[in-house]
Amino acid sequence: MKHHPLNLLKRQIVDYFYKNFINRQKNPVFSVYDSISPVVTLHQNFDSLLVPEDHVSRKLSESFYLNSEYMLRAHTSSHQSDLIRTGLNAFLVFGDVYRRDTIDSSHYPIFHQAEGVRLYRGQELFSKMNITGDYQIFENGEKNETKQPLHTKEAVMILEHELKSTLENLAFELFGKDVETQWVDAYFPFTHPSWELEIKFQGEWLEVLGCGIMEQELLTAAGAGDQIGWAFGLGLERLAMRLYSIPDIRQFWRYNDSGFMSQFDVKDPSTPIKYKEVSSYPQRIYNMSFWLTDGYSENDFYDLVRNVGGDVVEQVRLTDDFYHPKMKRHSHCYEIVYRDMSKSLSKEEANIIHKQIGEAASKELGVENRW
Ligand code: FA5
Ligand code: MG
Repeated sequence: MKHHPLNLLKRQIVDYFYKNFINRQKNPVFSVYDSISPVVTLHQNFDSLLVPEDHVSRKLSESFYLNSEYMLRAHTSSHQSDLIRTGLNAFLVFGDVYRRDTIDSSHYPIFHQAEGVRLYRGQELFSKMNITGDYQIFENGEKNETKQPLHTKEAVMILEHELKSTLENLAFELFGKDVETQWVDAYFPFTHPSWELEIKFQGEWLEVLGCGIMEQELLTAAGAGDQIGWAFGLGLERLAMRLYSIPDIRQFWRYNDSGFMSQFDVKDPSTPIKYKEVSSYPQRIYNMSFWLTDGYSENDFYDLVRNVGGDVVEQVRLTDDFYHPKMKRHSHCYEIVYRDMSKSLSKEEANIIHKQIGEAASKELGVENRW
């Protein structure tokens, strides 16, 4: 669905990573995976990510299991290990994920995530930051709150800085500089240290992503033990709620409702859009066609429809532009969608408004109705 808000958001996220992570030849370093099957093994979803045998997320009541071996992925992190094993060092994964979670304005059992992983080899990390000197990424040290035993604190500092600034700048790029954000310490079995980013939405803090420095044991098991890296998982619905002022996560399921979808029908995915609430009552769809007069302007007609129809008009759209060669006249056909926010609009009520609009158009714009 090209114009679904989640797709507009996805295109903006991809553009951001393509633009901000380029190699010396000026090519994007991230590759994008968006059609990996959501059916994964328990191994992919849990074991490959070092999730302990007794972790709550493994409970039958938490996930959608297909049988003892397969399940619907509970996060896009399920694909980290396999993609790393193919030799990639920078990738994004977009996908639908499934959890037996509560349902409220910001939780739904099916939602979408974007995973990001970036790995670095030895000196690559330091030279990228123009740091010279005898710095290492690995040591045989201690685990503490800020790092894993095998990581040097210099390497972790650089990774943490790059990870957090990448995600903060993504938030600024999407929402503008005045978005309020805060970092919260978190725990994931597959990263250490770990954080979550919250943003202000409708007066409250909303958690939009989890991230951290990848567990070295995971990388070693995936054949990348010589590298070090960061990873994140974004909640796409929550970011889109803030981006388009969509108050409730359940609205994303209205993809069969033109009142919802037509609001996101833009060419450039970064076009600013402010969502207007859509009625949950049925639409009444009418057509109107008329011969045009000299000086006719489509926008005058749209204004007139809004003035006469008021809030009951949900959409107006030009559906046909016809030229009659013998009569040498143009005619337009418009589809007008009527829908009331607070009740089901009857056929009679819609008829009356439609007729008023037709009469006003012929009187004020001089058009000739072709009923
Ligand atoms: C994860 O899923 C981790 N895999 C993220 C991660 C990736 C951490 C890589 C470290 C490294 P979490 O369960 O917090 O983390 O979910 C991530 C985001 O998904 C949340 O911040 C939230 O924005 C979104 N999310 C979680 N549950 C729901 C839900 N039920 N409905 C809508 N969005 C949700
Ligand atoms: Mg979380």
